[in-house]
Formats: sequence, C-alpha cells, structure tokens
Amino acid sequence: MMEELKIGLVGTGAIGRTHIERINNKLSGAKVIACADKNVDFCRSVAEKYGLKAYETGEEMIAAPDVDAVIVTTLDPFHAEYVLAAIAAGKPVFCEKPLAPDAETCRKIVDAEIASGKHLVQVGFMRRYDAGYMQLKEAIASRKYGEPLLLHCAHRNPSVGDDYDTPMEVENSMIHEIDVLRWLLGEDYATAEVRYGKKCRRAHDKLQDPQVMILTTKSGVRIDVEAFVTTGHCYQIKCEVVCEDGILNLPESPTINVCAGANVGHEIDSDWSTRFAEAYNTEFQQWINATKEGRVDGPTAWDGYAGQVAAAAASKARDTQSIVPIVYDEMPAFYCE
Ligand code: ISE
Repeated sequence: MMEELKIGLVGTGAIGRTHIERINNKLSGAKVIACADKNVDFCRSVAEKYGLKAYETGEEMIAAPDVDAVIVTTLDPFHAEYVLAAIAAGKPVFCEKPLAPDAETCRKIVDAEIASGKHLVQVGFMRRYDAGYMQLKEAIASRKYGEPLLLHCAHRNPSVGDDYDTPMEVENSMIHEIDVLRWLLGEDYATAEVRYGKKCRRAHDKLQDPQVMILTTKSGVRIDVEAFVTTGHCYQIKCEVVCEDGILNLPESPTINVCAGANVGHEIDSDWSTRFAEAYNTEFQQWINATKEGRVDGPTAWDGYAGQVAAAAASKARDTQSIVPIVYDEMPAFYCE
C-alpha cells in the first residue's frame, strides 16, 4: 500500500480550500500536492498559500504522474468533465455533489466507470457520514421500532446568494435529503411533488421560498421536506422518522446549554460548514483509507445518478405543479459488487 496518497484538487473556491486544509492539517495518510482552477491567477495564489504545485488546466494536473487521486470542487457544471478525465486516466476521483447537473451526464460517467473496469468515483454526499444520520440508519435497519412509515424533514439556511434561484432549492439544497433519505431507508423513490409555501419577504424575485418536497418510496414511505433558505437566523437540519413502534429524531450539534440574562438556551449552527464539519472529516478520512486500498466505499457514481434522476423528477413536479413518477434505469451489476 502506498505511504501517502498524493492528491490533485481542481476548483480552488471556498469548499476546495477547506478540503485542502482538512486533508493537509487534520487528516492522515494523504496530502493535497497540486491544484488547478479556471481562474489561473487565483489558483496560483492558493498554491502559494498551501505550498502546492499550480497547473494551468485541470486535465494537465490529472495527467501528472505524481498525482495519485483527484478531488473535484469546481462549480457544478464543470464537475463531469474532470471526473471523466480522471476515469480516462484510471485515477480515483472524489467529486463534490452533484456529480453532474443532469441525470444523462451522470449516466455517461457511470458508463465510463463501468467501461474502465475499476471502481473510481465517489460523490461528496457528506451527510451519510454525520454521526446522527448514522445512528438513524442503524436504528431503522434494526427494525427495532418496526417499519418506517413517514419522514418529516427540514432544510433551513439563514440566507443564500442572489444567484440562488427557485430550482436550486431542489437541485442544490434538497439534493442532500434526496441522497441521504434514500440511503437511510435503503430503497429507491417512486414519485415526487413540490409545492410552494407563502413567499417569505426576504426571498428575492427569482426565488420562491419556502418550498415543500413530497417523495414516496417504492414501498410506500411518505416523506415531506421543507426547504426554507431565507430564515434570516439559523441553519437547521431536521429529520424525524415515524416508525410503527417508535419515533426517531436526528440530533442537533451538541453545544452547551447556557443560562444567562434570564434565558436558557444553546447556540445552533449558522451554516453547513460547521454543522457538518465532523461529517466532512470522517468522509475524507474514509475516502483516503479506501482509496489507498483500491476501493470505493462511499456514495458511488450510481448514487450520483440516482440523486439526479429524483431531482429531475422533483424539478418537473415543481414546474408542472403535479406528481411526477421517478423512473431509474436498472442498476448495473457493477454497483452490486
Ligand atoms: C449548499 O450548497 C450545501 O451543499 C449545503 O450543505 C446546503 O445545506 C445548502 O442549502 C446548499 O446551498
């Protein structure tokens, strides 16, 4: 087994830089040694700050002989081209979610990975590594509380940028629920529906907020997810699983309870980077360990594809204000191994 995994990262924006920091300063067994970005000058400044080699293009970096594995943290529309380049080079690649903005491109990646004959792709659905979700999954799988019947979930952000519009509530935010709930329940979805709440005064012209997505699974579990991304005050992720013999709730981040100023309470997270910081650490440490052993043990390219199929159905449901069936291709045997 190689001593230290040498990683090249393409896309040196905020999330890319937090991954460089976590891998190089907190985790073990790997180092980010190279980077690339379409903004070449900015990429150089990042390379200088972290002591990396800057490349003019992602393709050149992926092809470099001393780069063992690749992380893709570019803007969403560019993910696929670098994932495909890594597969063509036979190198393991971790791609932030979404794998690609549409199911067809995800399917292309799936087909390229199968044709390469090697499991190479992992998608960055970090919620699967959150301690609370892991406990929920174990409790559901044990069937100690009977069959899960209903799920009530919420995905609340304090604010979003001006470029965050109505479709992004499904495609950028609730895509996390789409993935993690499918994993939690261990089954695929059957239908999607998206309805609007009364519009919040903080939501800009191109953003209809809040929204409610309703999913049903193949066995009939009904899920409602509230997305409210202009709360103005909190980042909050809720997941309540109503089972036949018990009700299971996702815990919040543990913070101290404070009694002061005639008030008792505890702080909650104000964004996803703190709420899921530990999940990201666990996700990357496991990816490093598995990659060094030549395995992929996290969300696969197929999971990336399945997420986009459901997201596309939910988007259609939103645009047509109707219930839309979610229809997947048959899962290739490659992903059952
Ligand atoms: C953002 O892109 C993320 O991935 C966060 O995890 C999510 O909570 C947020 O709503 C998205 O905008």
